[in-house]
Amino acid sequence: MKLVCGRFVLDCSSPLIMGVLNVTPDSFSDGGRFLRQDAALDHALRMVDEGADLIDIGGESTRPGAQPASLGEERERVLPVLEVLRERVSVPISVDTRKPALMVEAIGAGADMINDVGGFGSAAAIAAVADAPVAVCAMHMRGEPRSMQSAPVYEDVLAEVGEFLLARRDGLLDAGVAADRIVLDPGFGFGKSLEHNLALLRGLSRFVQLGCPVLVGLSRKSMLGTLLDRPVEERMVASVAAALLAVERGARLVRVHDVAQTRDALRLWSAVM
Ligand code: HH2
Repeated sequence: MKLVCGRFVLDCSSPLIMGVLNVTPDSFSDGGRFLRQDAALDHALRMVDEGADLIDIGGESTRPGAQPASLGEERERVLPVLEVLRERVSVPISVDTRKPALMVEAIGAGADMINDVGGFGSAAAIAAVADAPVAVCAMHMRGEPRSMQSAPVYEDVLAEVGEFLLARRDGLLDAGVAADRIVLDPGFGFGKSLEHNLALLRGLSRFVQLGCPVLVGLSRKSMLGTLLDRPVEERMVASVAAALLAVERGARLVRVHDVAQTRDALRLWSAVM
């Protein structure tokens, strides 16, 4: 399975690692660390060295309870870093944004992928990416980051998230986005309880059947903290294990903070396969 991703065509027959680069003051695990452009570049170069196949730049925290960033704030955080990384980093650069205006600007500045935790839910978001050769990641979220974790309810979380991803895939296809540009993501932790997240991981292969590469973001998330009673800085081992469980069930991209450790685990997985 291939993924057309801006300047690159990625081979998804083996799992790919997306390294997280949060240029935010308030992300839940690395907020404030990579706000300076040189720190962001160093971290991106390090992740590529450690085996990242893509870098995902985020300029707005979407952790539960986070306040939204304005377009101006997000633009100022993301675009200068994108411009530097595009020149200096040898892998595709993804931009994690929910704002159609920033999607357009990021594509203009050379982003290879747009990662929308809002799942391309508006005509403006779909129009922003439709005619560009970028990859798109459509993620499921229930509610808004500010309030999404206050008692989310599903009758059947696997079925509901599956229907959502199917509808978003079809919406993108109808707008002219080729199938080999589309990535789907069930959105771990975005309006889901621990039980919902575990059910999604258990049943992940259902989303693989939609025919697009599936991306998962489980790294350091609070579901791991709740399950293990561990603060965010002690969730690396569980994050690597979660990535492995997801890949075992068919995920083709894993969005992680701990690239080197995830790479080792996935190398082992590939050798055993
Ligand atoms: N999770 C986060 C952000 N973006 N994108 C996709 N496709 N899937 C995810 O699971 C996902 C995502 C949240 O994690 P992080 O970026 O580390 O934190 P914050 O939102 O606080 O910046």
